[in-house]
Amino acid sequence: MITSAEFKCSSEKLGQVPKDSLRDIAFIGRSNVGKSSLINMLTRHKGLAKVSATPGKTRLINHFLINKEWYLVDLPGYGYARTSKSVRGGFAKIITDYVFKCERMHFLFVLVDSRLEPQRIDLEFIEQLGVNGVPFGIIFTKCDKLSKTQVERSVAAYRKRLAEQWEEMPPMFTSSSEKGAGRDEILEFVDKILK
Ligand SMILES: Nc1nc2c(ncn2[C@@H]2O[C@H](COP(=O)(O)OP(=O)(O)OP(=O)(O)O)[C@@H](O)[C@H]2O)c(=O)[nH]1
Ligand SMILES: [Mg+2]
Repeated sequence: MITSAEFKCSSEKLGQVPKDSLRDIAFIGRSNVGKSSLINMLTRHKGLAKVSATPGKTRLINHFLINKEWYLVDLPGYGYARTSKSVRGGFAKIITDYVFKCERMHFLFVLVDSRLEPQRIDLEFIEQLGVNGVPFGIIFTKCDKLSKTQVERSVAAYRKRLAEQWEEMPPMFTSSSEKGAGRDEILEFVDKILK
């Protein structure tokens, strides 16, 4: 359960993230997939993370202190051309530094748009997570835009695609920030992995 959520800091590089001993649960995905919206939905705190209809809104690593116990982390989106200044292999250095080098990061949720078939950039990113042994799960976003059957089909398509390459499936969650769907399941899971 989330009883308090407060903005802690924005970092433009790894050296600026908090140095305390609390753990990070981070959220990443393509620009505009709904990361910031999901964070606001999970914390029930409208306006905590900045939401925008224009992709590329979140450019920094944003730490939000939850229950004074752990951090929820909003990461910049990947796959947005205009943020590709220091990009290597499609992913900005700020993202790869944090995801692959930051020991604070305890678990990473990769958000994917439930309306789209598996996207190459997401699959590439997920592959790097698997290869590097980064613990992660997948959250399907914007499920309010689909019927229940369509959502099930999207999830099944993802499982099938990942099964071509991996023996183990990551945990998967469906969500709608608009409707608050998926909140209990995701927060219960977070509770479990923080124990
Ligand atoms: N219908 C619907 N729209 C959503 C949902 N989540 C996000 N959106 C919309 O999608 C757009 C992008 O949302 P953001 O939360 O800013 O996405 P982001 O992933 O943080 O984007 P960047 O910070 O630019 O990488 C906004 O117009 C949101 O209102 C959802 O669950 N349902
Ligand atoms: Mg954002």
